Amino acid sequence: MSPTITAFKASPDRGRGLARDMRVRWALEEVGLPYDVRLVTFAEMKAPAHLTRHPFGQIPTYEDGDLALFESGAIVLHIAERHAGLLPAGADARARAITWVFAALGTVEPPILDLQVARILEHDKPWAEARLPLVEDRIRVRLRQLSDRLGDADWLDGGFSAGDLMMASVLLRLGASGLLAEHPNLAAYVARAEARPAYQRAFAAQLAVFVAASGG
Ligand code: GTB
Repeated sequence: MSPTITAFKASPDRGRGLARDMRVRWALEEVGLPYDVRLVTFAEMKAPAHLTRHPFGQIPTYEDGDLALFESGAIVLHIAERHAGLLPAGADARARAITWVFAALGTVEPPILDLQVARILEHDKPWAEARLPLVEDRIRVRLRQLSDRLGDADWLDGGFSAGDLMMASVLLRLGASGLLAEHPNLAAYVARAEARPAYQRAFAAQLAVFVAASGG
């Protein structure tokens, strides 16, 4: 039986592939695992049926038989550990790839989320203008460090891995901020990730949901 994931019935990102179901879809596509999608509204996400799947009333979730998971990082790692294609075979290389998943979620994503909060939720606060450059500078520090580490390599540690999938997913959220373009090797890294057929299939699938929801 195929796993079932959850995604927004009408994603606020308007099909740009920025919601976190996208990384799960991408991982499933990379390993070639078919999946079903349960679309949920904001109200359904907070209702008891969904709260049994996700204690915080969010997407994405992942159900496979008796197993129900939440947290995109845990879901991607679960997929990567059970199916070939997202983690290298050697124990040390595998541990390093997993390290990059944690680095993406724990070290690089937080300041990027801060920027989105500053831009979307806090833009009308009296201190918003003063805070924005501080948030951007915290991102710049991380991008410079990541750029130095990546150098002219294609991927963060050998071949493409779950670590790259997660890092590229996180960097994509910088969107039109212009921050990624300050580091051509990072911009090329993200473009390389987006060009992967599995990414393209996942993107098309989430876009189709938005198009259907908007009556297209
Ligand atoms: N740490 C969790 C994970 O990695 O799975 C975070 C999950 C999460 O934040 N989910 C969001 C959610 O369910 C959707 S992805 N939010 C609803 C709620 O909390 O009530 C976040 C997201 C939302 C919108 C955009 N956008 O419009 O661009 C991008 C990303």
